[in-house]
Amino acid sequence: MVLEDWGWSAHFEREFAPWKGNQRLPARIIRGEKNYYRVISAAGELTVRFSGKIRHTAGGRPDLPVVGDWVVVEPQSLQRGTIIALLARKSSFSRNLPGQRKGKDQRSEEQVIAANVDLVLIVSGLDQDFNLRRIERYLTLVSSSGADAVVVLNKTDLHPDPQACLSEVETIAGMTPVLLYMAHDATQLKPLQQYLLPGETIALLGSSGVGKSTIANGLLGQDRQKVGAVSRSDGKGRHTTSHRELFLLPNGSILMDNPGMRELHLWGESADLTESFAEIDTLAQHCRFRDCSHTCEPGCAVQQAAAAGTLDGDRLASYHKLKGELNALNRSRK
Ligand SMILES: Nc1nc2c(ncn2[C@@H]2O[C@H](COP(=O)(O)OP(=O)(O)OP(=O)(O)O)[C@@H](O)[C@H]2O)c(=O)[nH]1
Ligand SMILES: [Mg+2]
Ligand SMILES: [Zn+2]
Repeated sequence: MVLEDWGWSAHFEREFAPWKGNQRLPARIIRGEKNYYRVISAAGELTVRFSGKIRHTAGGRPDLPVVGDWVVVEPQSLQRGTIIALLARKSSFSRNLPGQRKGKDQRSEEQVIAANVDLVLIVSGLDQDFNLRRIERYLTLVSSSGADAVVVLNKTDLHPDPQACLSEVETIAGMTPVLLYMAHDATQLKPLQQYLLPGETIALLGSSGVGKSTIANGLLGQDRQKVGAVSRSDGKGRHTTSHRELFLLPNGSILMDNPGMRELHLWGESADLTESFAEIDTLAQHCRFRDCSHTCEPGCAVQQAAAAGTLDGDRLASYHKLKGELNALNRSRK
């Protein structure tokens, strides 16, 4: 097994250096189960748990290993081992833990969803799932993660005018590429494949039922992942994929299929919006006040653009909503 095939790089080599010796192995978590992980190492695949020490010394949930992480493993037998340390991440996605936000005394809690991802395919279905505001939320999440993004508008066969959707998404996506896709048709793989680089880790994110696993199977060239029909009444998926998992693609990329996300509360800083709402950031440079909140100040270039119709009112409302969410999060973290 060659670790480079799974994304090992000079960064992790340096991180591992202090742990070398005593038969310790660097390994990447490729699958998370309830009470154990599967990792890939130079000695092949192992089933591992993490040591009580990690559990105790971890400052909180974000310091515990997740799928995509590189870890230090102490092998116990040919098939088993213990994770004794987590190597510093190159990137990670976090959300504010669902169900923890309401009520005055509840603290916000960071949940790291996946680590060491280079590119996120934000998948949206062109059926009932299609929602510009949700795509904005995903774009903001990815801009705080350190990964790049491509928006994949899947199920073009279910929409009368996919091109119109493409144009709409392009107006909110800034520099992020947007693709139309039909996952059932393997001949459509080409435009997507140009973004998948060997040795890079690519994660599929999106609601349940948008076709993430169908896309994964297409890229793998075989039906490895179970696919589930969406509900006829509301078009929603049934959470068919329940585990995050890494797969090697024939072109040398590493693909992470993910369970559909139910709720996506942001974890980050309001500065993360400068990328996902770049045109508002540009307009803001012409506001009279440097700390303009773009709500009621005189000489606000953002408000003026909204009044003139050059900035979409829904887009501005979405900006305020996400900014409010990030500001509230940062107040609760102090
Ligand atoms: N019409 C159409 N159906 C598609 C397309 N891609 C996927 N589907 C169908 O959409 C349904 C859901 O697909 P999945 O790949 O299981 O979706 P998922 O995003 O992995 O869902 P979860 O695992 O629940 O998060 C399945 O019935 C697929 O066959 C497409 O391009 N067009
Ligand atoms: Mg799936
Ligand atoms: Zn302003």
